[in-house]
Amino acid sequence: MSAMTEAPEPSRLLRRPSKETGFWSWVTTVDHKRIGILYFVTAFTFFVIAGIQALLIRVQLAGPDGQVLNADQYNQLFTMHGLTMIFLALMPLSAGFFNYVLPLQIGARDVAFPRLNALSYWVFLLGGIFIYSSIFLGGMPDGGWFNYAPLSSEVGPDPGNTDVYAGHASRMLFYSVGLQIVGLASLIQAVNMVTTILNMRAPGMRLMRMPVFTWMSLVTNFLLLFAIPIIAVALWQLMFDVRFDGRYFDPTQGGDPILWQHMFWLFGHPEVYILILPAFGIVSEVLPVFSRKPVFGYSALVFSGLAIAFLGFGVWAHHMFASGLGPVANSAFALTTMFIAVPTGVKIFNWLGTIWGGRIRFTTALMFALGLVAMFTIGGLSGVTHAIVPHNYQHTDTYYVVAHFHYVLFGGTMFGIFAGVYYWFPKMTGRMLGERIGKWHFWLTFIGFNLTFAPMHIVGLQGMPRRIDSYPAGYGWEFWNQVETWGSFIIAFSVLLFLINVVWSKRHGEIAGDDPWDARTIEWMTTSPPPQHDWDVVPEVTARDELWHRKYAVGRGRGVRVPAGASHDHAGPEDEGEHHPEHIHMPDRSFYPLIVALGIFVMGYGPFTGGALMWGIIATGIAILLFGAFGWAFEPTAEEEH
Ligand code: HEM
Ligand SMILES: [Cu+2]
Repeated sequence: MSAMTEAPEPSRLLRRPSKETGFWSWVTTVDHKRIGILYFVTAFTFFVIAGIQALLIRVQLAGPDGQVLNADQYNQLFTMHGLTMIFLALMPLSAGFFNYVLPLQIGARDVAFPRLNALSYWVFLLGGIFIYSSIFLGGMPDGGWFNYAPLSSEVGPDPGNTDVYAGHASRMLFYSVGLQIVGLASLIQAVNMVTTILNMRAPGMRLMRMPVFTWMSLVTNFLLLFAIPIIAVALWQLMFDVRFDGRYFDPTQGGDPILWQHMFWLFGHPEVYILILPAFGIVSEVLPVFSRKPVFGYSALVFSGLAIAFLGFGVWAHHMFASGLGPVANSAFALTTMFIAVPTGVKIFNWLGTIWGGRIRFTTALMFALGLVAMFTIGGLSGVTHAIVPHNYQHTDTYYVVAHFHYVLFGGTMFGIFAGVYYWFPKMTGRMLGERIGKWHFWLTFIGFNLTFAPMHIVGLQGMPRRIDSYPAGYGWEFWNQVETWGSFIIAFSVLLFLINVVWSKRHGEIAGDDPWDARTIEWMTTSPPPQHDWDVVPEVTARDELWHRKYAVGRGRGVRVPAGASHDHAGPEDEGEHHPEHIHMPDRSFYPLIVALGIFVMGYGPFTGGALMWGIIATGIAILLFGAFGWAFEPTAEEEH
């Protein structure tokens, strides 16, 4: 693609970058597949960072009177561990699947807004860097991932003080401003993904023919559209309380101390489904393929996903029973919470029905998917026990809760993500991800996971509080805490195996071919890895499991096997010219998404200072942002002659 530009020559500044390989090609890419890979790599890096933080926490708690960390370090570590896992690891890992797999799965050539897609990635990356820059600027956020105000905001706002770096205020600003930046990335992504799914499906792919993963992605991105603005407002208020003498949450100034909790959890509970629904989508793809059966109860799976999303906005106060809402509110939220277990149970039965009587192939992807079903069920059941208010009073803020949410988030989401990586790795790289070491990865994760988190139920019921940096001997907590710490190192080792597996398989793995799993959905019809334009010919969809139908359509009593990669077969001679790959025009690269993101990043540092410097920083950020936005708007296409 020698970007030959004719007169009138666009100004140098606005010319499209044209490097196709190397560092700058990644920086300027707008290809959904490359952005997906950027998301994966970045999110896994954050996953490892948060994992190391977890190990430090576990070492500190391995025995009584831990001396490895002081209380301040401990508070920063568990806060950043939770924040990082949720906002910088699991959400962007899902985004990696949305970006890479989803357009292929619906037969699109790209997402609806390719440059917005790049913007979303850069805003996420810079948001993560922004939050972590706190290490050098007075310490990391330390109020827990839900950072309850007014505890987090009552630090004596002092607008004249330009030295906010010094202490608690700056940590809370990193929380409130940093999460706003990261949230913006999710919003941008959500707009893009919803538009892509609703508008760019292959011909014939009606809503009820979409793969379940696509459905769950659609639901998740709708959830983001509704949930992120709520937390954005709360974070904005928090920023004003912390930095500009606001009174939203301060009861002595007429503020409402419970308001933060309502707003946080009105976002926070749907957030749990934002984390888990993509993983549900992944297992709904993996189980049918490796059971050689269509997914059981497709419509039930879809509608239960919608029901979970809808009900998810009505249960937030189950996180607040102990804050004293009163018996009426508590009863109402206990009920709604128990209702939400119904569609969740429906999903579990659908998955069991899918594997029931199937011809099962025990691949690593399948094992992680089964692991999800089992572990998530345990997490879901302990969730129901939280909904029983008197129980909840007992175990709120104990390790029982920590056990519960790790069964859901790690046993659910992370197992699903691993299943997805093993499943789609061949499509992304053209090579299989090693199965032998994969099995080791699975079993070590599974054993380590249960050793780490199952005993937390026990110590929790024995009264061990959450978020304590040490405990005295003699409560009977020592043994299980030691087991938990051993378990956590087994998990760490399994993650190491996984990373080795990925790096090795990417170069030396077995060549995969287009359709290594004998799969059902159309992303397996294009080559592995797909060409830049994804498809030579976009397949027309006539059935739910389109590829399966093409391969095994039962006509007159016998199956007709159509070779995988059927796209080639369709490009008959009569199509030539029209569909010739050279004539498929893909969106051009651009620097501007990164520049816009940089502007936002710079603005974020404004509130940390005061007076002229603050306005100077904000103005600089806005200037960069506007420069990027105008460049973006007026950027010419790198026209080629046709
Ligand atoms: C998918 C992976 C994981 C997710 C999503 C996750 C999420 C979280 C969250 C949200 C918190 C709450 C932080 C807070 O109270 O503000 C937390 C705390 C914690 N996590 Fe994880 N975590 C994951 C993996 C792990 C692993 C592998 C370990 C152990 C090696 C671990 C150990 C802990 C510990 C010890 C705490 C502190 C509990 C407390 O003091 O309240 N987590 N995690
Ligand atoms: Cu909840």
